[in-house]
Amino acid sequence: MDSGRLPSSSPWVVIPTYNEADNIISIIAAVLEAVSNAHVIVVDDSSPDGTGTLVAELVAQDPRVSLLVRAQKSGLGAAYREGFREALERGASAVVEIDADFSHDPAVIPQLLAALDVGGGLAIGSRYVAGGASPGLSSGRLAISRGGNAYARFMLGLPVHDATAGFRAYSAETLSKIPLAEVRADGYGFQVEMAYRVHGLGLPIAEVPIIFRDRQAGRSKMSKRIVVEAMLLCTVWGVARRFPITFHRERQEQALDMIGKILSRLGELSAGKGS
Ligand SMILES: Nc1nc2c(ncn2[C@@H]2O[C@H](COP(=O)(O)OP(=O)(O)OP(=O)(O)O)[C@@H](O)[C@H]2O)c(=O)[nH]1
Ligand SMILES: [Mg+2]
Repeated sequence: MDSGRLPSSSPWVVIPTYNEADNIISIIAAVLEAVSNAHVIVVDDSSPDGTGTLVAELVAQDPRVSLLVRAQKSGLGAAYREGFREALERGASAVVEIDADFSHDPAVIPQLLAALDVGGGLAIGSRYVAGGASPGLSSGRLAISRGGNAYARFMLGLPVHDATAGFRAYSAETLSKIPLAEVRADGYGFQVEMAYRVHGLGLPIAEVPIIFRDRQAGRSKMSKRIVVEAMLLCTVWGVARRFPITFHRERQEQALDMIGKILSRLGELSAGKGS
């Protein structure tokens, strides 16, 4: 990145999608309205509901919109990694993550970018700082989310209240320092791993309060597998942080491989249920 450029000068917004035909056109419009100089990259996993086709029509009309299509549903983490690489290659000064389902208000993106402009490496849209909230979330979902965040804070020493949040902005400088090919996690674990890596680089993490809304249209892709993955990964990283000699890199890799196997078995078991 040109080091003289402010992160807000050329932001790219990455929207991962799987079956978001009810939301995708209006979320893109809302993003472009909120951030006049934004580009949008949709990373669609060949959604059976035609999300990709809708975006392709828009791409033909609007040069600010791009589409990456993947052959099959391959997880949120991998979708973001592809979108990040593309945005960096195309000259982004900052990269924003946002869900397609309107849980995240695009009008907050300028605040995330402003937090990067004053020196943040990562700016997180946080439900769990003063002024943030998630009305409408069931008590079960809230408990999982709050418990998961408390666990990540404790295990990783992360100075972040909402490490699992998927509404955030990275400066291009920060992202380019992270070896994306080595980032393992999917779902919530991906968000935690990225925050942990930014913290490990010694870069400041800002939290901007947000009101997280439940999705109004389309179906959730959240699964038990994603929650289990995040917990197991936090456990391995946390133990490795506390006992770096006993739990050296090779052992850590073995544990992470084992987690990968457990998760793919869990995935096979739940495949019939469509998660
Ligand atoms: N490309 C891609 N996008 C995905 C995948 N899984 C989820 N998404 C998208 O990632 C975003 C977040 O997924 P959601 O289903 O909303 O998950 P969530 O926000 O944890 O769950 P809800 O609160 O129930 O909506 C949405 O834009 C999804 O369409 C995937 O495997 N591949
Ligand atoms: Mg959602």
